[in-house]
Amino acid sequence: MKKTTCFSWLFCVFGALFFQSCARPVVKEEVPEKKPNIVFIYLDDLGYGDVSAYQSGTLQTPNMDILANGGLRFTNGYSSSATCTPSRFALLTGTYPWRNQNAKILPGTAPLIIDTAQVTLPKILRKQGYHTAVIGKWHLGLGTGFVDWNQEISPNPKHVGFDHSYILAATQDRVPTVYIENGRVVNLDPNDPISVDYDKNFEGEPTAITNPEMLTMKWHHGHNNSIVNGIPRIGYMKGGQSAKWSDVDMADHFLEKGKAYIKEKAKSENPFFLFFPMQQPHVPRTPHPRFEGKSGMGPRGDALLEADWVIGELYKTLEEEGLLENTLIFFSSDNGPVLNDGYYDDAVEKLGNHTPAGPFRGGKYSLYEAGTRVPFITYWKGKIQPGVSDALVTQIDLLASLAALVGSEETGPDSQNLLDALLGKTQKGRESFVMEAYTKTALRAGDWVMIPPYPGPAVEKNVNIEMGNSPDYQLFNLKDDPGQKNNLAQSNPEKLEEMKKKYQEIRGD
Ligand code: NG6
Ligand code: CA
Repeated sequence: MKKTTCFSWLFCVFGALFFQSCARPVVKEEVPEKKPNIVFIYLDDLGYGDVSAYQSGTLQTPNMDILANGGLRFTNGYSSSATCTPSRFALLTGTYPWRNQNAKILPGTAPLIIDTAQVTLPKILRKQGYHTAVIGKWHLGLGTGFVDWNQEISPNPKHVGFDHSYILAATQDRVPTVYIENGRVVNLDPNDPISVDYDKNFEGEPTAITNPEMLTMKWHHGHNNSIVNGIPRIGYMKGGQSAKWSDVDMADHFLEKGKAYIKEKAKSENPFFLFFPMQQPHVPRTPHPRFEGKSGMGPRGDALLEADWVIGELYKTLEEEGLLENTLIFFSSDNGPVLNDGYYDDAVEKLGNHTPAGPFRGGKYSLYEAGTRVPFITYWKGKIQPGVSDALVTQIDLLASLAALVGSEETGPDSQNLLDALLGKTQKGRESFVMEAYTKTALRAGDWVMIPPYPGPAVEKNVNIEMGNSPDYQLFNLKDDPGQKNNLAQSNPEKLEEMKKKYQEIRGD
């Protein structure tokens, strides 16, 4: 690696001597001789306080803690949005989700929202010699309009940069409840074709409303359409019996696929990028029976223990394959926590003293901090010094930062190269960031957060989460007030004006 740097230097020095100028006087980021493998472990609705290394909850997550304590644990790490699709869109494209009006919670039938001509993180890595894979939850849409689930679905993750994909289309609570491998539904019987509709049911098919006696899980709000494995879902589905997943085996299933991928790629000369978006602790929470009752917190806690175990197994696989020293692991969540997200599953009743949101206000769907302030960890054995970083970092920045790591100059519109912060070489992160929740946005700049006025309920009753809506501007100093209790908008008008100006500059409206 030193050699490359030396060479560029010599080239510049001699270039400058002979030609009086050097075309690129900037020394490029050091590119490690052997490019590291990159593994993204991305949970679904995991809160800042759900990871025990974040020292706020009561649940023990020993395997997440191995990453957190053996790597760099960020305290100011953000997902780009308080919901799933927009966060994933931003992570893969380095683009603020509020720039794309389709980046909102998608039904299972939605078309792919990433433009296939767009720069994406997996495309960048692929150009640099990486084999790329996504194994887990997708939720970025598939196809271009009407999807025929009985044919190869295209475009699919391959068209945005993933050489291999093994996914669930949307969420565990949305139909179709099947796995899709490289654009094709797995285990589909052509004599039992799949039909999916989000507006109307198929004649004669049971739903949670017509056949409540078939339910093994009760719905609280939404989630009263087709029934699969006793669980009522969002959307209607017919056919595809042999292809339907088993909910309680989902974690084992994705783990098995992830392990197999790592083992296969360990034999290759080329590096790999594995995006491993997990389904826990999103609803419906269906931990395998061997985790049932283990947390004392009901299915949400049990699903978290299951997820923690999966992470431990993945880590062990990397270790056994001798890959740990040459693999950068990124661990985070797509948005903040929610307890009741549409099913009666004791998440509220059995919470006890656990604090999924950590010290923060709000939760999933919210513009307050808990919506987007998530566990955020980088781990690279022998390369990243264990520690804690307060640098302001966001998931949008992974694209430019990892591009720099692998020697690419490509970037996304809003992605910043924070590689030094992610590797722990500096505590300097971003200056500012515009977070998103349900298409609403707010500004974080330095220690300050400004939330513009928004109509709508202060508390979303179904999920019992404070959304951040208020008829007035809200201004908080997170350094003194991480829980966003004291609105300083009235008492600090200068700061408010400064924040408004900065916000408008970034939003461009
Ligand atoms: C909401 C669902 C919620 C969850 C969420 C998506 C209802 C009433 N609520 O619409 O249960 O599926 O969408 O979550 O249907 S996310 O993490 O994928 O963004
Ligand atoms: Ca989510």
